[in-house]
Amino acid sequence: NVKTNENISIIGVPMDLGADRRGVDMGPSAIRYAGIVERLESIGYKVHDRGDLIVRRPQVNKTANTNLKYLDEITRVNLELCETVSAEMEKGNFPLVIGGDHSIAIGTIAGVLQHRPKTGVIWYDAHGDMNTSETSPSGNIHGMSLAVSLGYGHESLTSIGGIHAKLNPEKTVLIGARALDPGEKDFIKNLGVKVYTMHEIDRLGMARVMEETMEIVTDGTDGVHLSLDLDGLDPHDCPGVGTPVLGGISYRESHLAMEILAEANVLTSAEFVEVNPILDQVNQTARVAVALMGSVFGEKLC
Ligand code: 4U7
Ligand code: MN
Ligand code: MN
Ligand code: MN
Repeated sequence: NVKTNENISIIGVPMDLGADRRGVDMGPSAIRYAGIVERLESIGYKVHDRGDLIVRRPQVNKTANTNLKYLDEITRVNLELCETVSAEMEKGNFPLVIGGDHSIAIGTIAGVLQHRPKTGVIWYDAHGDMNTSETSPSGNIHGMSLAVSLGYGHESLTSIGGIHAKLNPEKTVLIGARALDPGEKDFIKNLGVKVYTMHEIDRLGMARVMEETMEIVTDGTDGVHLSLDLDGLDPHDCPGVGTPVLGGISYRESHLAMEILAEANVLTSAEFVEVNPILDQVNQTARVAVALMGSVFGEKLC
């Protein structure tokens, strides 16, 4: 469980190949510039910044004409990320991964599952990220990462961390969805992933959505992972994302969600992804990411 004075290890992954668009590779720098280390230290944590993993930029994309763009390099980086996350947890440190595009969730979650095989997941996102190469309209792997972590997709990716290290769909909750592809809707129905779309957030309110979510992800699990895509928030609050979708979760609702998560004291790993400084307004999206980290790690307003 997250407690003050615990050790947090920051792992940067400047990956943009999964989005097939430049900019999001600068996300880790932008989040550091927004003061992540100072913010977490001020709450009382010991923070270890492990720096960035190396992401190569292939001059020739061998998989350009396939529906799995940059598969080789994305696989290589996620294998390394899995090892890195697992090693930090082995030392008793809380892994906090900063991206980079959402394809890096594959490695983060595979690493987490080495230590907490029954981890429940909160996937905070406008999108489902539950395409496979068969259903993906883009071939971009950042739209496939949750499917991979559930065990569906190309074997190079699903085998990372071991074929049995996979999430339980019934312990996986998607919050903020408003841009699901047809194949993803079928996938969700078939697997029984719990989804709170913007409709449910508007109807029930974020407090109730999070209370229900906490019940799902804590009951019968041995850890809780937060995978937060900044495009889950409204583009007015987070303009610096590659695939913005109108009508998103507000900054205030997001703080409330993080505070409820902090109060439950169950979080065991987290990642903040898809910050794209090129598209941002004076680093606002990275600053939102750091502010939300403040709340989820227990910062109090009063
Ligand atoms: B993100 C998309 F088609 N669904 O698969 C796809 F709309 O990590 C977008 O949530 C995926 O930002 C977005 O390419 C991935 C598209
Ligand atoms: Mn995503
Ligand atoms: Mn998204
Ligand atoms: Mn995106």
